[in-house]
Amino acid sequence: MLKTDQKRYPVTKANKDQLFATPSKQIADFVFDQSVVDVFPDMINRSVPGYGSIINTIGLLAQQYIQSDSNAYDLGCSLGAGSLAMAQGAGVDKFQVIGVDNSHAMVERGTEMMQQSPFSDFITLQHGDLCDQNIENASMAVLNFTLQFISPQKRLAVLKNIYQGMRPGAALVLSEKICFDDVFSQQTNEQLHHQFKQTNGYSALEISQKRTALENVLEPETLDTHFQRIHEAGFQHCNTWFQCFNFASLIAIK
Ligand code: GEK
Repeated sequence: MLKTDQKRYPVTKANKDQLFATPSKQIADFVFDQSVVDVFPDMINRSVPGYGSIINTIGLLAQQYIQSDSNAYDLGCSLGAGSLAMAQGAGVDKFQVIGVDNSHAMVERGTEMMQQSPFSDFITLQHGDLCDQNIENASMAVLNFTLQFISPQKRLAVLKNIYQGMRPGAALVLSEKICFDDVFSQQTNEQLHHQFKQTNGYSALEISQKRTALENVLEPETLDTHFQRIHEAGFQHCNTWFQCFNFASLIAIK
């Protein structure tokens, strides 16, 4: 089974996330550019509770769901951690994993990394907008912390597009930062996430500046909203298989 990124790519001075460590007068909206690519494994491991476990579990789910002669999609693939987990976990010989990301820098670095893996024949990373991605003959699709970056008005169309390109019995993994209607739960989980980041070495300044950078870019929704949309898109079954504070992962079956 896939090891977490943290273990696979040891953190050095060059790839440690310090992007928000110095005070800035004007915080620009967050973009997935080269500077983010350089520190991405460290950033996501120290920022998203359970990220390594989620990647490992995507591998386990791939073993269960990837069917022979089918495609598996990793939409918003970044450096391809989910793609690699699917290729590594698949229990069949004939399948293709297609990773899509609209950051050129991510796709370029991710492609180099996939080429160095023993699973390169099974994985293609492509530059593109996941909203326009053609989905066909899919037995598995992964949206691992990417739907949150798509405007809410477009999210139903994204899920419908995935659904129509899936085989019966196919699985969608949807991982998201979530929010809560209940104010107490919202504040408590935000505070716990803050504590998680501090425990992982981020300063209060880094946490606050990153939050500002993501404010207009990442729009979390409640679990109820996600469940309703998944059912509206056509999926028969859906459940939460992971949650830690304000981060959750759902599995939906066609
Ligand atoms: C992982 N799934 O390591 N089309 C394609 N890609 C997009 C779009 C879009 N419209 N919008 C954003 N992205 C990965 C982690 S990171 C999550 C995903 C995070 C891409 C964006 O370029 C970035 O690479 C990714 O979605 C989000 O399992 O950083 O919180």
